[in-house]
Amino acid sequence: MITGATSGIGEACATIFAQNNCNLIITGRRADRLQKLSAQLTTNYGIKVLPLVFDIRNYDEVKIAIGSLEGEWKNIDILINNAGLSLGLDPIDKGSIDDWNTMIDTNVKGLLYISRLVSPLMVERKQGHIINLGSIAGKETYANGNVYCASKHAVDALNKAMRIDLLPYNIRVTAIHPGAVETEFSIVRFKGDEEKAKNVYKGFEALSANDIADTIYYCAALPSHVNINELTIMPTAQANTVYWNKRG
Ligand code: NDP
Ligand code: 8X3
Repeated sequence: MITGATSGIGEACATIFAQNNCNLIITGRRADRLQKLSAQLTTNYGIKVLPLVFDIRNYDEVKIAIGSLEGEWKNIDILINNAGLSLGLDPIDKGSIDDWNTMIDTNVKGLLYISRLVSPLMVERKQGHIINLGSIAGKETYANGNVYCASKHAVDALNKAMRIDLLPYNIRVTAIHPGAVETEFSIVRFKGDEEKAKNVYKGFEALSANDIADTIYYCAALPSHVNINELTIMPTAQANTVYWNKRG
């Protein structure tokens, strides 16, 4: 099950897992994109795909979606908690309360809602793997990144906490913490300003969604007694949130 599969890292994960013969539950709000991806993956790779359209911020919607799973679809082997976003890049004294609420509701509460509903299915089967998309922003902070960074620090903490809580049940828990990945992330952050978004990745080679999907697949495909607790992965040109060779 991959949340946020309509774009970027989630979509790339859907493709690589499909190429490796995994049946998929893919989720997101944009039904048209989910339908298109579903059809593509089914045709190209002969796997089964179940698209589920819901807003991860709305617990009732999430509950109905997960509650609708029947038969083998309840046997979720891998949950990729990927849906997430940043909104704005403003100092703490000027940030938008709406943006802050959306980031916290999506990146923290949405991830919790899904995990609360899917982890019992894994606990029951004493098997599973939860892969949480953190960020370098969950390890460090950067100017004007305040609430996005805080939300990803929360993911870092939740990843460690899940690892401990799910230890008795043979469930693996992994966080992937990427640096800059060129997806729709910056278009969303800058609210559709494509020029501004493009500039973020100018002058260096950013990671691609496929780079992250490959890494996630690597973690998932390891033997079941091997758990990568967390992995930070950066473009070669970016040491951390401060040091980029494009900045001299
Ligand atoms: P994209 O914007 O390309 O994709 C984000 C995905 O999240 C979309 O599929 C979107 O689907 C989904 N999503 C967002 N809000 C909601 C919501 N309320 N309900 C359901 N789904 C939602 O960004 P990325 O692929 O780059 O981001 C994926 C994850 O990786 C995020 O958690 C991000 O924080 C993290 N990350 C990204 C980095 C980067 O530089 N790109 C670096 C480090 C981490 P839809 O709009 O259809 O609902
Ligand atoms: C996305 C990476 O550095 O733009 O999580 O916050 S960064």
